[in-house]
Amino acid sequence: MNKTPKGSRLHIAIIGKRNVGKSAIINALTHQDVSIVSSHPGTTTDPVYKAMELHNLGPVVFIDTAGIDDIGAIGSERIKRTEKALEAADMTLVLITPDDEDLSLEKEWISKLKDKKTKIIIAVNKIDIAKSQDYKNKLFYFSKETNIPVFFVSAKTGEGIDNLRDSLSKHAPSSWEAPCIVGDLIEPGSIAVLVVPIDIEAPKGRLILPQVQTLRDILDNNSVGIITKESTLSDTLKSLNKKPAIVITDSQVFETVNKIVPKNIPLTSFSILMARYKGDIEELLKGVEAIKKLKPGDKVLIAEACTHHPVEDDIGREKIPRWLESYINGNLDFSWISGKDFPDNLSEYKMVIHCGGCMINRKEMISRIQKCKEAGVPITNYGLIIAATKGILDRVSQVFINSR
Ligand SMILES: Nc1nc2c(ncn2[C@@H]2O[C@H](COP(=O)(O)OP(=O)(O)OP(=O)(O)O)[C@@H](O)[C@H]2O)c(=O)[nH]1
Ligand SMILES: [Mg+2]
Repeated sequence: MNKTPKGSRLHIAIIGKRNVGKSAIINALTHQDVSIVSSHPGTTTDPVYKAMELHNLGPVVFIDTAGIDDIGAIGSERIKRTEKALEAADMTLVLITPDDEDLSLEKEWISKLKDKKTKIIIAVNKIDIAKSQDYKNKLFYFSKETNIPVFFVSAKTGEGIDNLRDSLSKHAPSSWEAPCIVGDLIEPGSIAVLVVPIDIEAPKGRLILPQVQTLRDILDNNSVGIITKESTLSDTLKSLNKKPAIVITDSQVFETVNKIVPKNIPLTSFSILMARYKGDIEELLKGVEAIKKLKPGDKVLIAEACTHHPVEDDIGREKIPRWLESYINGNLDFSWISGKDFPDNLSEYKMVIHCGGCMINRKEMISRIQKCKEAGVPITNYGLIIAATKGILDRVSQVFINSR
């Protein structure tokens, strides 16, 4: 089983009317029985995420969705969920059937998708039961009109499936692959020191994803990673006969680490590195400035991408609110959301503070940042807000300012 984290995989969503064969296409593309197929319209209800290894493309996540023509109150709720799921889609396959005369709904969705900047591909499924061959001309025209490539397939007989799979990899957006985490900030052969406190929030027996990914990125770039706790950091630094190129710390021990690390060694945090890797560091750096204007009673949204069980003195639930209130010297009105439910209406918030986003992909993080930008609400992340409340934002953001 491939262990590429879900957040680093190309996300391909499949949308279309009920019963067009969306689930069957996923099964055909992957040669596996991953989605339930049935002749009953409305089989797929909530979006279904399937991590797969795809020939030529490597690790991907397929997102199977409910029909875009689903009806009734539950139907419209399902459509909303599909829309939310599309926020994470790097590519979207719009599936239609050969004899469908009315493609106005598909056109509406395509125009919405174009705004979301997801790469779009059209596939015509069930060509094995087309009433006539007329559909080809009609769809070539549709493809020209919308400027989107179209492919003809049958999930049942397998016709055109290999070609569609190859085309997915050919048309995959080049931008989905995230940049380096830290490798581009330091020279090959240089030393990066990682500071990882083993506190109550640390999971038993393992490191967390951003720490593992940072270590791997250091190795990919032929640098050297040394990992230590904050209590042993001072001795670690003394034991090195070469100045480290960077120190990367968990934001929660920023203050301690800031005092230990000499000023001539660049210092940053995992969550700040993740902010750049996952999203738009410039926008998040701009967003953090909003704390200077926060007043007692202002509404602040804290967004977590995963649905972990909050622990005692949880970073998002307790520490950040406490540090922020002490920074502004007054009480704030906090709300929290977790998982996929990023709100549509953000206008009531004075600022949004997002976690590092290790459980979501770059596309979803960027669309959350975009949503805030459109609503005129500043967004920043845990690492930057902690640095700002501890008065060391300038120091930890210097690394990026130098690299521009
Ligand atoms: N003849 C033929 N039947 C197909 C093809 N692809 C799917 N089907 C059939 O069409 C029906 C619907 O397939 P699904 O994959 O469940 O369709 P869906 O779009 O996921 O449907 P919902 O989840 O209900 O929205 C099933 O009976 C499939 O066996 C195809 O290429 N040819
Ligand atoms: Mg289905």
